[in-house]
Amino acid sequence: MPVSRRRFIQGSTGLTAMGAFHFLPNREGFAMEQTGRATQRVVDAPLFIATWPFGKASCEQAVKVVQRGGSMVDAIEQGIWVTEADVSNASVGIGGIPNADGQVELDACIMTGPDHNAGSVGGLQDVLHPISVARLVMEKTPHVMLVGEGAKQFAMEQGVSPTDLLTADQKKRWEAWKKQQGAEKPEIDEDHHDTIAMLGLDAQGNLYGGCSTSGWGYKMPGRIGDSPIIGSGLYVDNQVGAAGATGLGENVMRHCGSFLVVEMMRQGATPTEACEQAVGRIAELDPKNLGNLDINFIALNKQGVYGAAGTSQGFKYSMADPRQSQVLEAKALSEKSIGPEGGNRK
Ligand code: SD4
Repeated sequence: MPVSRRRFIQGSTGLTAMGAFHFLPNREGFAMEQTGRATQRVVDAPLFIATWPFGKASCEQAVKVVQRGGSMVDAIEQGIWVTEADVSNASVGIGGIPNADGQVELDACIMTGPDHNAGSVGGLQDVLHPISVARLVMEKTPHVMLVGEGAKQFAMEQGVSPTDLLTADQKKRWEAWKKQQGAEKPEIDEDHHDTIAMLGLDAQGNLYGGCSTSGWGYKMPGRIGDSPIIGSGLYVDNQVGAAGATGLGENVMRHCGSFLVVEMMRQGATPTEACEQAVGRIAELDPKNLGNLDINFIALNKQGVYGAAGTSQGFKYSMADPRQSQVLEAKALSEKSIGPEGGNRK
């Protein structure tokens, strides 16, 4: 089986992969290749993108999984394992910030383009890899989403061993937060969120995605965010593209954010434009100011073009393919960049 294949997307003169290649820098979320006088866009598959700089290690792992003969679903799952197992990441998996009662509750989902299938878990406790339980829900049950005790019971029945997710450090921080609770409301800010959403494209042009988080730090017990909600934290449409979200889930899930990004791509927007337009549309409808929304999207289309945009200054995302991996700056939107009334006016 070919483990990594180059997909030629727009051959302007019908040139083939056999020519002499000169690679131009990757500036726009895809590689440009100069072959004689023609420039064509190429995609090295498998290609993965993910939210935040820590997503780079997950994307690199996902590429390796496919190169070693794994499936794209294995790649999404095992790529996300890297972030879930990282105790220094305070918003995914072990080491995640607990809820107001000091319990770590995890949300995750996975989606596969070719069969438009999905699996999801919400408010899952004591499981190191919620992405794997989301996959099991997709593959072993007739359902899409399991939450709370039922999700945990299912995980245990499937042979998952329980793991204590609350690290000593997070326990100390939670105790300190508890003491001064009331003085300060729990917030999602730079220190309180780091969800991983990951999207992948294989050499056949099929799309996949996954998402995993411990959500809003010190959230109310039972609160579920956008991340495990298909269409909000993640959406994959194998005809068009895929999108994922990070940020304040309440502001994503009231607008079906990732679905909206994919729909913008369906209407012809590039991935970056689609993310911008979705944020603009949300800002137009939402009573909150654009500056208070705290929402960020990544997107990847079926042609292998990718991009990101959001309201957080300094929101970064990662990519990896068999040739390279890098952290990229997302487009940061302000009231000015999308117009005085919000919306996607140019
Ligand atoms: C949530 N969207 O639970 C997640 C948090 C997040 O980066 O993305 N943080 O609301």
